Amino acid sequence: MKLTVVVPTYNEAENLPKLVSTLFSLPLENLTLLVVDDNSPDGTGRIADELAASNGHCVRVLHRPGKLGLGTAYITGFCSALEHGAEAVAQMDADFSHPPEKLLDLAHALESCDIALGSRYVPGGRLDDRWPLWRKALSGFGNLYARTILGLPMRDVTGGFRMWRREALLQMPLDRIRSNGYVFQVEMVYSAHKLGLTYQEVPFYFADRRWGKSKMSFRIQLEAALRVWQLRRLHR
Ligand SMILES: Nc1nc2c(ncn2[C@@H]2O[C@H](COP(=O)(O)OP(=O)(O)OP(=O)(O)O)[C@@H](O)[C@H]2O)c(=O)[nH]1
Ligand SMILES: [Mg+2]
Repeated sequence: MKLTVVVPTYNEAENLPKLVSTLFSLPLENLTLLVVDDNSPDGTGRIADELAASNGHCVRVLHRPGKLGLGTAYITGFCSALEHGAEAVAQMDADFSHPPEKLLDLAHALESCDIALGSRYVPGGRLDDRWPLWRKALSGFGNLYARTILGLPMRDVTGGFRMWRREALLQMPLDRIRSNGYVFQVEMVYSAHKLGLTYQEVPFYFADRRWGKSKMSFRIQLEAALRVWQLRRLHR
């Protein structure tokens, strides 16, 4: 199966070379990495170009002029992957929060469903052990909140570690997905649910970023919480 892994990057200069070597050491045939960089001030885009040059056609890079957000980065990457004939498209963060080796489990699950969802909230899945209880509770609450308001059956609707079948992604109304921040993941899964796409959840251990600065803030989380209500109107 031709698999393209889409990784949006903003200031991931330390992580990206490590990610490339880990990804291409996995027993995944026909793997392409597609980096979508937003002109990272730390030079991630240049590093990505160097990695593309030294890895042949297996690494591709899309450059955008500035920080345009996670959602549009993924949409741009998904469309490009489909145009290039990908049969499966995965999405993951560059910061090793999503264990690359779990792509094998996602690929296996995808044999019998439309979307394989990396999940922290099914047996075997877990949040970073180093997180204090309040942070775990906040994450769990955010997820439960979105699931409840939108009536979603999946246990983890906020995660960004997923694999889509080409046919499933082609059905998605990618031009109508409006969330650009963290709610993007929720909007995608909500829209998929409305379409009746099938899914399977694959447990994984979510480790917080080891390198680079965290961009999470209270303001971002509050925005996300309000945005969930809008989704109900947008995708009926
Ligand atoms: N192209 C692009 N990538 C982004 C943008 N914002 C975040 N990213 C990337 O998207 C992925 C997820 O973002 P993170 O910053 O790790 O989000 P997070 O895991 O919720 O927060 P921290 O890890 O605590 O910073 C990472 O690979 C980022 O580099 C953006 O505006 N544009
Ligand atoms: Mg992260």
